[in-house]
Amino acid sequence: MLQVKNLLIGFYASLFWRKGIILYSQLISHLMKFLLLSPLKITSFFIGALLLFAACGTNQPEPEPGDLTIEYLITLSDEELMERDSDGDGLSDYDEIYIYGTDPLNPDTDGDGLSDYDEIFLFGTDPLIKDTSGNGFTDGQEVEMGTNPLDPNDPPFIRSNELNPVYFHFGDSELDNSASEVLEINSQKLITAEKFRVEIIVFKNESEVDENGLESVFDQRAEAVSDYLIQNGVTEERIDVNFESISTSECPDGAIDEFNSCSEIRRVSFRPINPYPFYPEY
Ligand SMILES: [Ca+2]
Ligand SMILES: [Ca+2]
Ligand SMILES: [Ca+2]
Ligand SMILES: [Ca+2]
Repeated sequence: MLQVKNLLIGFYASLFWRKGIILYSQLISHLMKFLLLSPLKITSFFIGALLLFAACGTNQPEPEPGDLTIEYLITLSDEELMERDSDGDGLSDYDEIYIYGTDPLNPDTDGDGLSDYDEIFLFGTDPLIKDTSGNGFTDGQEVEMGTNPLDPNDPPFIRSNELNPVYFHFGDSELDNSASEVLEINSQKLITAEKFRVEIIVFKNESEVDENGLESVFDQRAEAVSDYLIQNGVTEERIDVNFESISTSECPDGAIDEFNSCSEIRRVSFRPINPYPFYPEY
């Protein structure tokens, strides 16, 4: 009798799991009486139980579309799931639950703007990862930009802090070795990211205005830097030059030299101009 009791507990546990606890008490008491009266009819009891259990899956009323849950869907048979596409994304509920691991109740599981179906069959991207290529742009953004969502190097991108500034000696516009090295790297980045434009910002400071009040050194720096980029393959149309005033207050503590200046205010900076409608998330 102990064994029968255990089997009964197992059966009712599975029944509750599928159906929830709804009006089974009457059924349970009938079955208990049946078993007590005819303990040897255990086999037929289990056949009946099996039939009832199978019937449970199909007789359950269909919830309203907004009330559908995964818990409800997994009570359905494989055949039923294969015929359903609850979220209308073109993938059957069966394929979403058991093959792709996507959400059968959400047409865009990872929220990147592309449907589960399109990611799997059109773009080859991962429907569970927003940014399949890991370059900071979501798959949806890449499709919108026309770049390859599977290639981490597409689009070639220059982040705002990626072009280093160059520094000049007092009153001078010559590019020394370290300035040339920086410009070489900046040029390469701009050539790789060919859609980018660049703004060259030449800082002007009072200490370098000559005795006649002329600011020619700043124009010469602008020219030296622009020419370097142009000679290294960055076309002139991609370069904007702007001037900005800066004062010795920008000098780090203790960095003011005998010219009442510092290299910080004798710099030329670079601002990459993003041609894309999005900025990478990281
Ligand atoms: Ca679907
Ligand atoms: Ca889906
Ligand atoms: Ca998606
Ligand atoms: Ca990406």
